[in-house]
Amino acid sequence: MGEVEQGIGADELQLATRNHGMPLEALRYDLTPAGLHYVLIHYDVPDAQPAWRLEVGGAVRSPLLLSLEDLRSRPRTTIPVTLECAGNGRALLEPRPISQPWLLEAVGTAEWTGTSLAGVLEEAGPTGGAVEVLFTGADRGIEGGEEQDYARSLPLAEALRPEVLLAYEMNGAPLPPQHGFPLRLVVPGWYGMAHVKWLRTLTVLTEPFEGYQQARGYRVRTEPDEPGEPVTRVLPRSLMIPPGIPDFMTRIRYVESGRVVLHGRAWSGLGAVTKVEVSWDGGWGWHEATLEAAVGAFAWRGWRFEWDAPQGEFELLCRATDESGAVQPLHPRWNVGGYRNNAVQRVRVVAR
Ligand SMILES: Nc1nc2c(c(=O)[nH]1)N[C@H]1C(S)=C(S)[C@@H](COP(=O)(O)O)O[C@H]1N2
Ligand SMILES: [Mo]
Repeated sequence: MGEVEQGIGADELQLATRNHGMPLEALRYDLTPAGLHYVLIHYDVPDAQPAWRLEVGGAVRSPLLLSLEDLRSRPRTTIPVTLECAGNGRALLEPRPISQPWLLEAVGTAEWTGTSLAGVLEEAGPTGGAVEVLFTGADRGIEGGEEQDYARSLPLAEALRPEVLLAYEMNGAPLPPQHGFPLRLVVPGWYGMAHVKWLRTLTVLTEPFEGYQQARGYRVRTEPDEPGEPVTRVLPRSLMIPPGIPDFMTRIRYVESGRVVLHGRAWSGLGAVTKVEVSWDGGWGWHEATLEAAVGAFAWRGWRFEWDAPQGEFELLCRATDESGAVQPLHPRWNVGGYRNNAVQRVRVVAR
């Protein structure tokens, strides 16, 4: 990672120490233990209120007020979902967009348990003219000069997908505070910003939501003033467990020459991953890895490759292709917010 431009500011450092990534060696677990799953929180973890209820309102025939017990007594589903922050890879862009400075570790896979959002919406009964559902969290802050509750919307058709969950458990235990206790949204296939934590209200809207996190944040722009394209589904990515042992400061890896087993994971929100390839000559020659079964339809799949490492210094690359035909690029495409950088991982290795 020596390529990251020097001069991380105190503002970025504060964000980086609050929001931790998943150490890449945790790619070895099918399901990421909750404490190793990445965390991204724009403002503060809100205080959990004993009188908490989920309010369902807006353009609906029957507004609802649901306790956690009400939600727990509804039909229950568990789905493994790979969650990735849209800013993953941001700190590898040049110039570096100033925000949470992720390298490549803003990812994790958990088993989320909850009840289907569609069931709750059907009970409330959206009226004619409903176009979106707005999800508002209990956390509040100021961003881009606007004071706001963290809030994001989904088009009605996305909100009604059967796998979209109102989740109250992560890996079989109540949600930890940092992951949204008591309730969060899980939108399999979408980048992290859509999975609103500390859910307080669901509001059915007859006009598209224009709040900060929808209209200003999470837009891919090459110029600051353009409206940009909204960030939605996760682009394909593969990561490897850095092989061998690291140097403490530089993180350069040291392996014994000869047979080195490379192991990693790959995922995409656009469809199943169909291929993972490895390169050790800068991306000229690619060698196909063996794929393992996916952990779930919306979760990563393992891959492995036996590398016959000659002595020398190498940069190991891996890249995924998905069933939509999307392939990870060799080099990032820069944008103002530093979103969706799914350029290939590069791991420096010295084979002795
Ligand atoms: N209420 C609320 N929900 C939120 C956020 C937030 O700051 N507030 N961060 C979002 C972002 S940007 C990401 S990447 C994911 C991170 O989820 P995790 O911390 O459980 O990994 O939560 C999303 N949901
Ligand atoms: Mo994020």
